[in-house]
Amino acid sequence: MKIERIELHHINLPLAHPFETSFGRELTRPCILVAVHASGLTGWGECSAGAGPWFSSETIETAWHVLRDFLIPAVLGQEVVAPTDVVARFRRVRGHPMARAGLENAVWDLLAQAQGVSLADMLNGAAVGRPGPTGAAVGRPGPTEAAVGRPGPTEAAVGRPGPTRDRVPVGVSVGIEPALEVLLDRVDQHVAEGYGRVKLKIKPGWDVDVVRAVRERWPDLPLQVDANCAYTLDDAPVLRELDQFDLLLIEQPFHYDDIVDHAQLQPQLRTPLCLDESIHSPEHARWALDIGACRVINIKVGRVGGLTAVRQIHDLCAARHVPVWCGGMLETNVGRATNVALATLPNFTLPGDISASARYYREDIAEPNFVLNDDSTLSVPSGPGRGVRLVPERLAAARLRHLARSVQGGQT
Ligand code: OSB
Ligand code: MG
Repeated sequence: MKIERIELHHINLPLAHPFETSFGRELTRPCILVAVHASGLTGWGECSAGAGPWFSSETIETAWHVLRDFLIPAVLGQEVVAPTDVVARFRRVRGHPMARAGLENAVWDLLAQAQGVSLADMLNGAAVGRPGPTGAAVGRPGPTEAAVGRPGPTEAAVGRPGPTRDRVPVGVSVGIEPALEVLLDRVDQHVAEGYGRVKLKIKPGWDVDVVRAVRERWPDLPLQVDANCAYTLDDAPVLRELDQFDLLLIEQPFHYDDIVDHAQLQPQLRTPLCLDESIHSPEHARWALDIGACRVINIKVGRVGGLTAVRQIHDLCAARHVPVWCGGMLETNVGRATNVALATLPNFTLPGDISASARYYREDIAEPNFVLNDDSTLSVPSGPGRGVRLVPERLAAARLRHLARSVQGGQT
């Protein structure tokens, strides 16, 4: 199909509860929504870049610039049969994975709708695209996908096709709170809501004692921690103390680009290390695994540059028996729908940071909301595409800026 029109919506939504990590406290969540129009259909994608360069170097402004000036011109007016067509057109762009993912994911939604399949089914290999080496893309690695770690026959054989899961296991990520009592109340609340796995944000001074208190109150709760890069190798003794709490994993203690120091730490721990910030692409995933920097990978679609890269990392990890799970960036229901869909891939064996919609926003810009099932899962939408629809009045109310580009040259 020919891409006729692309829109960007810069929105801002108040969070239901402030979210604090080792890099800062957020009260609202801005993001860019990307709409791609073709043949009477509209695909939506969410760009997870934040207000400032805190989680990653990308921001709303850098993503807006790269989308407007490079990514939109690369695909507008072009014929697109498979998502890999978009990936190929973005190949000249270095970095800016969140910007790329926002647009590529909108095209996945568009193509899934055009083929009458759910985004989850499409990711799991429902027939799509032209046959032959390139279009085999979905379901089987074609030339582009094969580029990652050069999968041989064994690696290529992982996972697809098969029946798509209709529920994905999820947990909740609990931010840093002003006091331990407040945190314990938050965890209480989330456990009562039915979350079967909790992640605690940690930083120096808010770590061993906090984890001990939570572990004492909930001896059997599946628990993990996320440091968002707040430590250095000198802190290895503190991190080793966390080994006693039977954590599922310790996420990204060191520098946002590091794999070398993590590889030093991993052999000193029983607990698996998990990388988040350091994995920007399928290549980074392979390098990290090759040097033993982690035993688990957190996959965020924005951080790795789109759903094609998600599948490459997923397949690489599956072939090496390394579990993956879906990270979150406080997405709206648009991004949450992407996360739920990608978490149906078979090697997403750990619960994702994909909580119910109500945990993030009082009123989302898309419907229906995701609701927690009593087995700590979210249900996977089964209709065509991503399975949520934008509510125009809410989108308009949350919008700060809008841009439209069409093949006829119309601009706003
Ligand atoms: O490191 O996983 C992280 C939110 C913003 C930036 C970084 C992270 C997070 C989360 C939130 O942990 C997870 C979620 O969306 O539920
Ligand atoms: Mg993280």
